[in-house]
Amino acid sequence: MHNRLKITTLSFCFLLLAGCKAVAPPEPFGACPTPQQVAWQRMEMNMFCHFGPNTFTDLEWGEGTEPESIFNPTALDCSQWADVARQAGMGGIIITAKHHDGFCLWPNPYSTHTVAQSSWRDGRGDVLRDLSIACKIAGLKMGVYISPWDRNAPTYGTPEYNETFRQTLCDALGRYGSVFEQWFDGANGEGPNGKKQIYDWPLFNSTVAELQPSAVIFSDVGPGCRWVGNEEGKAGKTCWSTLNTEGFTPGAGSPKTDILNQGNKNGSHWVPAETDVSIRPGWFYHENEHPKSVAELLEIYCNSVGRNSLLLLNVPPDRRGLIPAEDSVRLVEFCRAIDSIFATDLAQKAKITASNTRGGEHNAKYSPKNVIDTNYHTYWATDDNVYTPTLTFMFDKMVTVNKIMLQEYIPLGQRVEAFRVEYKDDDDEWKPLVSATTIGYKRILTTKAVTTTSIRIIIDNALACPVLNRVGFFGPEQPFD
Ligand code: FUL
Repeated sequence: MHNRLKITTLSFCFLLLAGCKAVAPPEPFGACPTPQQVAWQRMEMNMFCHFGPNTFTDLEWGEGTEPESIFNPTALDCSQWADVARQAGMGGIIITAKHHDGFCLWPNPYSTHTVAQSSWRDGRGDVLRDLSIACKIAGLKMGVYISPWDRNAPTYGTPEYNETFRQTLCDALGRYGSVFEQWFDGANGEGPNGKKQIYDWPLFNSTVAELQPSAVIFSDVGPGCRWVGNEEGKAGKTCWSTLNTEGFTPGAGSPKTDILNQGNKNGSHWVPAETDVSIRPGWFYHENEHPKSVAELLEIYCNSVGRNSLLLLNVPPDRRGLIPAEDSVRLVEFCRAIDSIFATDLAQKAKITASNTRGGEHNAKYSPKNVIDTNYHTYWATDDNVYTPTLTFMFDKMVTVNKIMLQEYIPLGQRVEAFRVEYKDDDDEWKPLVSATTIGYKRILTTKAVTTTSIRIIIDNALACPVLNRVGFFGPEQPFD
């Protein structure tokens, strides 16, 4: 009896496994992200900190000739930065370890323009060390901005500089534990008579890869992630994470900004957009500037995270070496506003049907229900030859919706090219609500508020069978200012 039960259970398990095996998951489509790029994109929001001599001189681009003594924060406390970042829902902090003026926030032995030559903490201070410890304690990741353009380095403009820069990278990336993102700025403001440096990008990238194999490398053209093409906090309404990178370099050799903004459909490489924008008008702290309002920050959020991009929000520490109260309060309000807008997902209570489900409508592995569970790795997918399915949500009670959130399961690539959303009106007729192009990691659409019993998503165009792991509907919120 006992044995028979065992055999029955075993054969049932075998049948189940065999059943699952019969319907293979969709093949990845086109250029796809590495696991590091997926983890990076799932961070959604990170904090950028521009800090250095410019904080004390009121400049945005230092000359490189500022005396080191000018860098002298009176109360620097990186754990305060980390607390603010954590409370604001950020996953990491990227610090300007070296901006264009060449000043290094750590005692870089390959430079004489660093914290070690300053009077701050008698030359024994190290901002990278402090920040790496503070991030670890707060459960945040640390990233570094190290500008290739250097207005201080004596060798800048000669081939030798590439070697100095490699050593600088090695030093910054080798001392402070894990670095999740390396930020390479493409700016070079030398002007027509200025020094010309031919950067050895392959050398720089391979140095980062060697020392920090899991770091995502930012530049205009990646390889890990790309500049979004503006500093206003706006990714393209159409935003592909794929980009044709062949023949392009960061800086002057990069693709046009509207290409960076929108990516390339069927692009050769997975280089998702990162939206870098400052909470204040400038990147560095200036006494007479003030942070953006919550409403402005929410718009930036919807135009970046909500358009398949990561948001890198700059919050500059002041001359004390602290994030001003004005900014930290604003950030926390911003984070609370996001939480409250997305607190109640009306899709959770819907009955969901699909015009097609991979392997048949009873195949739980690819069921439409997977778009409302909290497991990132479960998804609704269609059969390989079905590119234009409809996903319908029916509610027991009327719901009022004005925000729609969709996510594609990006480990399998970016597939959807166009979709629209419809709702049933009082006469039980389908009416158009909104139409859009790409989805990618996350798409958020704000619409007029509609009160309805049913909403459907119609995929109009896709490069391969669609794979969605999340759909959410949210109602109107109090306006924020
Ligand atoms: C630009 C730089 O020139 C700015 O100073 C700032 O660092 C910004 C994030 O990138 O290219």
